[in-house]
Amino acid sequence: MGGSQTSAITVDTGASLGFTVGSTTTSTSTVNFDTGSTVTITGTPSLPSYTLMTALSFTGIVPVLAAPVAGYELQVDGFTTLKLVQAGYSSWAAVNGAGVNLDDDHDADGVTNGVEYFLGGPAGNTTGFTPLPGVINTLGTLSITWPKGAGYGGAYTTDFVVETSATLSGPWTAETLGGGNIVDTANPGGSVKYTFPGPLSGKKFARLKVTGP
Ligand SMILES: [Ca+2]
Repeated sequence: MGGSQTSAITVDTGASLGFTVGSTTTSTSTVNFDTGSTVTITGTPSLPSYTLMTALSFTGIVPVLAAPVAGYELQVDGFTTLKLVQAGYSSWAAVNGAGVNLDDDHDADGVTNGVEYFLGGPAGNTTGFTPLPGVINTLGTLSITWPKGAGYGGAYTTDFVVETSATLSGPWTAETLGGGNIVDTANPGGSVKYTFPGPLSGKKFARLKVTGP
């Protein structure tokens, strides 16, 4: 496949639609993937995301790779864009030789796998000591900002949350996105920032909890 297409495309059972990494095909019509059809990728991806094809709409089954592409998976955005994207936690885990549990600490540095994945992104090697962001004091207003690693695409509440507590032993309370103390910005260059509410009194702790994607 390649270039511009104007006719409807049906990928039959047993057939495979081929794409080359870095080359986008456009279609002004529909693309239907029949059961048992596949997508074949040529080339070696390295970026967080590639647009393989845009179309009027993709229909039929969810597209399936003919052969695994290490660290990547297919994604259809809004029924109109077929992408090859870096897989999430599993990609980070493969890079770092970690297990499937985001709450584990594979390198025993006190930082959970999930938080390392958040900070490093799907392709980030964070094995070894991972520095965590500290509290920033801006004219008496205290905040912590956790930067998102390249390609980290999680959503607040669903995939990660900032928890706070009066003591390090808890109980920990999840901060809500609309509560006024959380600023979440998307990648590239995204981060999540927690601002401690004033007036400051007593001890308060904040931590990042990551569960996906
Ligand atoms: Ca760790």
